[in-house]
Amino acid sequence: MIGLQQLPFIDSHTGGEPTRVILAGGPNLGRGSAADKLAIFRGQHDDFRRAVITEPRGSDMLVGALLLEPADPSCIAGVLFFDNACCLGMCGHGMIGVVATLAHLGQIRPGEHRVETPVGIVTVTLNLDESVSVTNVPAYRKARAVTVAGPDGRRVTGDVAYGGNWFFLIDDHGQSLDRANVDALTAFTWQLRQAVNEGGFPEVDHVVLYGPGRAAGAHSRNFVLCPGRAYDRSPCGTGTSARLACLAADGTLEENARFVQESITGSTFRGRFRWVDKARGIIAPTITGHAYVTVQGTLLLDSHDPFHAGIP
Ligand code: PYC
Repeated sequence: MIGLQQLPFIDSHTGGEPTRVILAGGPNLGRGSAADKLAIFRGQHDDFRRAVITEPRGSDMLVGALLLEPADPSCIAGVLFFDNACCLGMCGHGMIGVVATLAHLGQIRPGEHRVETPVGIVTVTLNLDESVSVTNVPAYRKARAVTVAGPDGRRVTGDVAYGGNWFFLIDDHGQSLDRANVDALTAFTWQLRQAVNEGGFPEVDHVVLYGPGRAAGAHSRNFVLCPGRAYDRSPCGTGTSARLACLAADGTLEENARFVQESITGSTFRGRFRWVDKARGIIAPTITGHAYVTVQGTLLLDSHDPFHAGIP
């Protein structure tokens, strides 16, 4: 496209993790399902993803959310999520950001709504206290106690689970989950991601380390490595969904019991689950958190700007 493309957007953060909602002006992705639209977006519009998310307009930690007309008329919207590296199936903190953004615009009222994503329909509730609950797509554990070689040659064991994205989840890692240690945690989890991918789980693109909770009421604290090597400032909604599936499968968390997950920044999500298919270990997770709108504006993409699609 030649000229100046204008993209109205709203930024928010959910537990410290930013979401950029693109309200209009995105590419024509046809009239199919969100999964069909994702295939077109991924195949033909990667420059749009990079323009919106990467430098100089964005940053590595930003997650984008492109609002779409839903194909399913029971949904209020469709949405595609993407980050500095790729498209995401779902995004928990991002969905909370989308709902807070729609509420900020006066486009939704408190209550339950349905939103289409490429991996399925998600039910969201804008609560009266302005928190948002997301009942995610079904989550499950694919493999228990997968052992890979860690960076120091030490064997590391974790579970592989799905919660809208794919995760390798590790309790016994010997790392200190402190913000001052983020560089080391990033290097450690990046190497574990490569090891688990090579070990038969190429689908895993997020790695989570767990430790004891520190915030009031938190059951657990985590560090989450995202696909583009940034770490999640929030407790990660899809990661918490995958974690709930593992806890449910192990019988260490009861249906509907409250589980509070803390992030490396100290922000928290409340989680709970109900069984969808207990025999097969499939759950419906619900994650609750708060998002706050931070910026409203228009991105300008000048086709003459050598970095209009980001810095290559
Ligand atoms: O909250 O699901 C999430 C998420 C995925 C990547 C960053 N945040």
